[in-house]
Amino acid sequence: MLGYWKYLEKSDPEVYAIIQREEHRQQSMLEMIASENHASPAVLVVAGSCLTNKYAEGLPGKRYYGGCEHIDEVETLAIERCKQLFGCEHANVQPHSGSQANMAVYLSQLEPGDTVVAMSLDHGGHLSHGMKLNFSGKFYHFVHYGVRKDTETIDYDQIAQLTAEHKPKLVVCGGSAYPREIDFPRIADIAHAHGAKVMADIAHISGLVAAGLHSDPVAVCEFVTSTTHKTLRGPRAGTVMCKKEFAKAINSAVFPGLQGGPLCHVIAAKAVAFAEAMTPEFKSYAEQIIRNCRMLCEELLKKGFRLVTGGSDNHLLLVDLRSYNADLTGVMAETWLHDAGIVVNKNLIPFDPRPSSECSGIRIGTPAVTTRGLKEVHMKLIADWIDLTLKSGGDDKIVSMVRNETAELARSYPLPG
Ligand code: DSN
Repeated sequence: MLGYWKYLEKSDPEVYAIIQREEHRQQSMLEMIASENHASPAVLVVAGSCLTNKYAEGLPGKRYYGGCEHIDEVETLAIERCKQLFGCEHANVQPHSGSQANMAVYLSQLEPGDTVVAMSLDHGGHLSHGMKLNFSGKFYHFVHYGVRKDTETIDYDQIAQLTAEHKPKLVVCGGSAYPREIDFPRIADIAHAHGAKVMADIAHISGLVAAGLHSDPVAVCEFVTSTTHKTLRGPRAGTVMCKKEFAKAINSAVFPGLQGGPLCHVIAAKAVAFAEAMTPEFKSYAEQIIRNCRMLCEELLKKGFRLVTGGSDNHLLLVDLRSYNADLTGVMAETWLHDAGIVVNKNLIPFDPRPSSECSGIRIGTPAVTTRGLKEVHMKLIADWIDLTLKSGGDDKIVSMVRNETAELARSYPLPG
C-alpha cells in the first residue's frame, strides 16, 4: 500500500494533499462524534483494494458477470461471519449504508402508504425512520412515538397505544441519539400482540450488541439493520439481518430492488471487521467504550451540565446546555469545542425549544477516542476541557490553551497503524 500512496502523490498531488490534511486532522483532534470511529489498518487496506474494480451484481454463485469466483469467496465469508457474530439466521451484506439497509426492509415488507410506528427524529430516532423529507416519510405513513417528558426514556406505553390504534405493518426501534438501553423484547411483544413485525436499527450500538453488552434484538425481531462503521468499527456501509423466512424477500429488495453492483471492496472490509469484532480484544474495547462514557457523564454532571436521562448506558451522551448557560446553543458549543480540538455535533434534545439549525444540546460519543486507547482518567481531562472552553464563551486564549492540551493528548495516543 505504501507504493499506492507514492503513486498517488505523484499522479494527483492535489487529492494526496487533501488526504494528508484529513489524516492530520484525525490524528491531532479528539473525535467524539458518537457515530464515528477509526477503522483498523486491515479494514482500511481492504477497502482500498483492487476489489473495487469488480462488478458482481447478484449473490455468491448467482452472478450476472463472469470472473466473480473470488468475490464469491469473500462475500460468502462476510455473510457467514455476520451470521456468526450476531447469531442471525440470514444476512445480506450488500447495503451501501444503514439507510439502504432500512430501505431494503421497507421495500420487502411494505406497500407505498402502509403504516409504520417508529421513534421520531427529534427524540433520538433517524432520518430513515419516517422523517417527512426523507424517502421513508414520503413513501410510507409513519406514526411517531417519543420519549417520556419526566424520564426522557422511550415511552413504551405510547408505542403500545399507537400500535393498537394504527395497526402498523411494522414497528421500528433503535435510533441515533438515544443514550439508554432499548428493551427490544418489550417492543417486540407489543408489536407481535398487534400483528406487526419489528425492525431494530442497531446502527449505533451494533458493536455493543456484538460484544454482548446490550440487550440483543436478533432473537426477538424479524429484521435487524446496522451500519458497520460506528461502534462496530468497520468500513462505512450497512448490513441487514433477518429470519430465514424473509431471506429471499430481503435479498431481492437489496438487488435488484435498490442497488446495482455491490461494493466488493467494502464487503471484504466488512468481513474483516466482523472477524475483528469476534475477538476478546474487541469485547474489552467495547467494555471500555461504556466505562469511558459513564466516567464522562459523571464528570460532566459534577460540573453542572444536565444530561438527557441523567446519564448513559451505552457509547453516547446528550448534554442539555440550557441549565449550564441559558444563552449557549448547540451550534456555539460545537464550534468552540472544535476549535479546542474536541469534535462533537450539535443535537436536538427531546422537546427542544430551539430549531435544528441551532439546537440546545450536543451529542458526545466515546467509541473513537477509546479506539486510540483513552481511558477513564482521560475522560476527566476531557470533561475539564469541555467545561473550560464553554465557560470561557469561546475565549481565544482559553480555546488555544485547550487546543494545545488536546493536541498533546492526541499525539500520545496515535491512531491504529
Ligand atoms: N448520521 C448518523 C449519526 O450521526 O448518528 C446516523 O446516520
